[in-house]
Amino acid sequence: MRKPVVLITGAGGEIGHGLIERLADDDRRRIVTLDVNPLEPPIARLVHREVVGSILDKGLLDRLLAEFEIDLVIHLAALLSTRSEFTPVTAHQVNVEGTLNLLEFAQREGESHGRPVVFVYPSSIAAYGLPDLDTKARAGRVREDQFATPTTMYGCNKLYCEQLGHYYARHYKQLAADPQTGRVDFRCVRFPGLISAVTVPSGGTSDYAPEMIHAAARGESYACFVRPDTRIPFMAMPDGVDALLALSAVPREALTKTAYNVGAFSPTADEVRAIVLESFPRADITWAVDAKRQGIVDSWPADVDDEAARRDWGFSPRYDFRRAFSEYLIPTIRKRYQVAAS
Ligand code: AKB
Repeated sequence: MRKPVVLITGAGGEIGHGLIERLADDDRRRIVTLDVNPLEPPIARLVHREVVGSILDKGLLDRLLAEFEIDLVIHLAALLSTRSEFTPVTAHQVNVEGTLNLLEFAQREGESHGRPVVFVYPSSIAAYGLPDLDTKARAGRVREDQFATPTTMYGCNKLYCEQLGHYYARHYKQLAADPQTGRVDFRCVRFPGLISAVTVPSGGTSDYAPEMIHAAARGESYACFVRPDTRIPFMAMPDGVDALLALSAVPREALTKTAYNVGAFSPTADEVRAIVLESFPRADITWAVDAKRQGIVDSWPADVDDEAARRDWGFSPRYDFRRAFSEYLIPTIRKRYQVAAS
């Protein structure tokens, strides 16, 4: 039997980095990547096949379908929230039409080899839309079924694609004489802001936290674009990668939801600044609030209720706020920029 393959789209992005390093340790599956940009060489060396191309290229997806027996799709490719507001039509094409192409790809792959293809999809706290700060303060930890009224193109795209995934998993072509449902085993996490020590995000609105940390480590000034009291949930990247892998591996019967909240810590921007200053006391971090980006972050919840993920598939982040900084972010970032400077 051919070795099964995991297809990772958007593999060159922030999550892809950590994910490929982890998946490369597991020799039960080959890794095939699809990204519009070439992977960085150390990551490219870990994969069986690197395909440079677009998720909008159906001919390319057909060729992948013919060549590989894919049993797991981890679909990371997306335009993030800030970027999507500048180019909403392109965002819709990449985030929605791209996801539709991948779901259709998984459906056909499942039909061809007769087993369900597990499809792991990272959604986001952007799928929520709280109407004002009073409601946000009162709501506290929001459940998956609350405030599903996103205010951004990216949030709308994510929420809709969660539904699309559910449709493929449960109701695909339900009126056909011989419905082919159950070929796509769709599973989704709603990520908070992710903070990586090895990559700097681009195009997101939760980017202020990672930008603050990386700027301090590089000895650069940083003007934070949200108010000091802004609070949204965050997670250290290794916990984000663990969450995707844990969700991909859990037996289908254990899952009671299509989309699961996952959270780890929920600091204000000022608390992030304070903890960064503990390690980089000379860091120059000031405030230059961008009212429009602030409006987006204000519409996201202050925290999420992730009880369902903990119960159904044992989600349990390793890093709380202090540990994320002391054991992961600060030591890894210091090493990264020391190496870069030497
Ligand atoms: C963004 O800021 O767009 C993302 C997200 C919260 O999904 N980091």
